[in-house]
Amino acid sequence: MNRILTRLAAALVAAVGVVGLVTTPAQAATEITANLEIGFNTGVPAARTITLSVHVPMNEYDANGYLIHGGRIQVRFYGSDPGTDQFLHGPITWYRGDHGLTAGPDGIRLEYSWEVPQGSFLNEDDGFANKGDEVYITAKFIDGDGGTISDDSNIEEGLF
Ligand SMILES: [Ca+2]
Ligand SMILES: [Ca+2]
Repeated sequence: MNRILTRLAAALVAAVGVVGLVTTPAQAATEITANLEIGFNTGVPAARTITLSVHVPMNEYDANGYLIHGGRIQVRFYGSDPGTDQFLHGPITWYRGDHGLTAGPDGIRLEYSWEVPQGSFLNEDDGFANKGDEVYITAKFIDGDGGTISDDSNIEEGLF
């Protein structure tokens, strides 16, 4: 009898110990959406504005837990072409505390914008007959153990 009680007590301690790891995410991240917006700043000198929006839905508790444990968002740019898409730029990685990366009530979000000059890496097609550019991003959410989910964004078209 005493032995069984001792075992039960040990099991209880073990269970409490697991619950005590308060920052371990309870739910696996399964969903990610990526959006790319490329705008035109017609000032002098002209520029292109890049805006990335990446969302990994989950509750706020899990969002903080993932970021505390090394979760991050990583972005690469590609040019859409017939055949193989050309790698253009990256990877750029945002960790907890980096500007633009937040954990909130609807999950982990990256909202990040910057400007590049005309004719930057976004100018993926510059041929005589084909000057139009088609650019998208692949965004990955990588958790602290290396588990990865990813999404390709919309394609932005223009003369970048
Ligand atoms: Ca192209
Ligand atoms: Ca071009």
